[in-house]
Amino acid sequence: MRSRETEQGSSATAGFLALVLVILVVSTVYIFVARIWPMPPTITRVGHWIDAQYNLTLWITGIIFVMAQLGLAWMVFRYRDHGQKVRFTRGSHVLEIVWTTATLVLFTTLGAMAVHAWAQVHFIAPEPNALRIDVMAEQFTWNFRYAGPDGKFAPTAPEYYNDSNGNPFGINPASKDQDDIVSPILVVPVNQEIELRMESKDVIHSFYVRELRIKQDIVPGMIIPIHFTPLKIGKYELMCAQLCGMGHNRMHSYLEVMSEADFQKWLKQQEAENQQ
Ligand SMILES: [Cu+2]
Repeated sequence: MRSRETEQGSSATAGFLALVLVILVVSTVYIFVARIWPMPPTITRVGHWIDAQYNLTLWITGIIFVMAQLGLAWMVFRYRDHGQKVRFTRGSHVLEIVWTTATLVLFTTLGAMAVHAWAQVHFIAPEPNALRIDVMAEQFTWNFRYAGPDGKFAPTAPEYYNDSNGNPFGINPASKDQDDIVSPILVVPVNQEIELRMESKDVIHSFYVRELRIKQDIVPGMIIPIHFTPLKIGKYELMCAQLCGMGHNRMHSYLEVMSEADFQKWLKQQEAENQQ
């Protein structure tokens, strides 16, 4: 006790901070290791590349995270105040250069490795036989448009936007082409490349389907294309991943992947409804 009084230092703050850091590391690692919030399995080939890239990045950054935080905890505790004299240090230029360069090399390499998957979705054009579907996002709903039996998309203009009339895309009512199909859910055939051309009427929305591993902002005034090939039949949640207003939580739809036969049946149904 006597030495404490003369040194006038306290380990309590340092000890507490070090403990908090260790708890932070352990709980973070636990969340990932126990797979508490796992992603649902992907349904595209590109999705597997993205998962592989994600896992690699997570492993590397995870190991660095654990080492850095435990190192910090150790330093905080090791150099705690026990009454010693304060020493001034300017740090080390060599170390600064080494770890800045290491970070730069690491992240540039990881980025370069991901270019392939990114380019498949964003830079490389879809195959000519891809099925084109137009997407119109608006507060707070999704609309999907198919060309209809004639295989052509009818001309549209903003002045014809009319949600209450079932014309969210603004198809020109004077046009002869009135066979486009408009659906609130995205229905697609399996094993077929799909090209989405996405537009927004009002604010920035974001197209997100976890199983596709695609999250793409939709910006008013732009037509943003993406493409993917679903490989598994099923019904998948489609949500808006951009806080787009008070009703954002309601901006929700489905991606339904069907067999080619079921898809054709669905199209026929929609066409019949169109004619009524
Ligand atoms: Cu939205």
